Amino acid sequence: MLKALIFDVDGTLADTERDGHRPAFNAAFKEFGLDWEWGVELYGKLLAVTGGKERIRFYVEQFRPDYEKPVDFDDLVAALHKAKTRHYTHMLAEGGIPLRPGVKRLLHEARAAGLVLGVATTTTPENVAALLSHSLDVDGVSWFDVIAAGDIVPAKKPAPDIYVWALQQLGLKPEECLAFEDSENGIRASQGAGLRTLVTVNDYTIGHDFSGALAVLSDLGEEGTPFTRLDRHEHGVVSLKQLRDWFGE
Ligand code: XBP
Ligand code: MG
Repeated sequence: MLKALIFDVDGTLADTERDGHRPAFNAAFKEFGLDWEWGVELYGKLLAVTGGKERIRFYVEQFRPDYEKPVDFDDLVAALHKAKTRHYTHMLAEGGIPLRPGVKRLLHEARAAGLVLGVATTTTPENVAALLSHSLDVDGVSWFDVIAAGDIVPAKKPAPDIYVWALQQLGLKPEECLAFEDSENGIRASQGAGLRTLVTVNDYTIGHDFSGALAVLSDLGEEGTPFTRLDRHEHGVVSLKQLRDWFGE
């Protein structure tokens, strides 16, 4: 029986990467006097690595062979990431990033039906709180029984650890939960933890491998603006009834 819905955040609840995290990283680099500038296309490549601190290190290794790391490079990465989180949460506080189509509608329906809600993400907890409180509801954080985020587990997605941790906190089995993801790293994590997964793609992830997904959709759909199912040619609105159907309940 379906008891819980567990959501990824970035790319799934909201399109946060291109116009949220990316400019926040760039603002932090500028603040620290670095000439690093992550363009839209480059950022797509950097998304191969989840986690902001991990992504900065990956960039330096792969794209800045010229850069001489200072002895305190780890501290610099931590400070840069802290500044990036400040820029990003300010952006959200200004109402910068709306939730994706159908997200709010489905969350309302699931709550009303008594389903448990959870979050499993690699992003920093402050970022999740900022998005939920500014783009969902002032008390948006309290809608969720678990918010599994950031460094709470050392191995980030595609490792399944963040989902395993969320399930432990909820006291639920993977067979009782449905995950929502937007990326290949995400679905590898959710499936690795044994969760059936529904995918809503975005511009950065449309070409990813989503083998084994319950369905691959453009978005969750709203009345009048239905989703397009990409793994078959179908359109609709993701309701709880539709979810239970795909879940195989
Ligand atoms: C999200 C991420 C995060 C964000 C940046 O991946 O990879 O790193 O891009 O957030 P997913 P932080 O949607 O698969 O969870 O800088 O706070 O890490
Ligand atoms: Mg994601």
